[in-house]
Amino acid sequence: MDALCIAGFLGSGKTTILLEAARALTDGGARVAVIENEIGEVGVDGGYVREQGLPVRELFGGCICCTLQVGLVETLRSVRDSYGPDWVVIEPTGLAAPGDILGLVADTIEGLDLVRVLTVVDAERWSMLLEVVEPLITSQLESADVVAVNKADAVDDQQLAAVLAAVRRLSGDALVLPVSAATGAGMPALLRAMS
Ligand SMILES: Nc1nc2c(ncn2[C@@H]2O[C@H](COP(=O)(O)OP(=O)(O)OP(=O)(O)O)[C@@H](O)[C@H]2O)c(=O)[nH]1
Ligand SMILES: [Mg+2]
Repeated sequence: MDALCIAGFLGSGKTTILLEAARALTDGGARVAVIENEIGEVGVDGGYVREQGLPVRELFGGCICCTLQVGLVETLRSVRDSYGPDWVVIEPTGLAAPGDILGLVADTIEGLDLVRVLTVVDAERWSMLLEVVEPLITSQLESADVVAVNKADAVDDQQLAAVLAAVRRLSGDALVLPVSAATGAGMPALLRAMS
């Protein structure tokens, strides 16, 4: 079982990209399960993803990086034992910086091989978010294997180039790719990079 964690600030496009990634994996013959982590007591993403035909487990009322670490371990074990997926795709809350916890989780769960982190950046709100929540955005980028600079359709070429350059400076060795989950532009290259 491999795990793909799709991090990124609130509203950056995690669920939209998750569904595309899950579809690509399923089309390739893989069994895919999804774990949705919601900060509050109710969530909409879990129901929406389930409606798309994917098995979903939800973790409510906290963040898998802090208060729900144990919950994440238990949920991963339960998904592994009950469903036996090839891939489990995890959407943490937009406030999560998932890097460290996933490394720990991978060590504790037998049968969990690869953990990949995809961080989604909102190109449209990049400057504003960097100003307001820089430490969070920085740590989400630092833990990424691949960064998707999403909503490329919503900015002009010059803005996109500036966001890409800034994101690359903060993302270490991660591969940084511009995409638009809305139009599908760049998605094939992103999905290739994740698999
Ligand atoms: N213009 C544009 N809008 C997008 C794109 N991708 C997602 N959106 C929109 O952005 C909003 C948030 O998308 P989601 O996929 O729900 O984002 P999320 O990160 O899962 O959001 P939370 O789970 O609430 O943190 C939705 O209204 C999407 O339709 C894109 O590539 N371009
Ligand atoms: Mg979501």
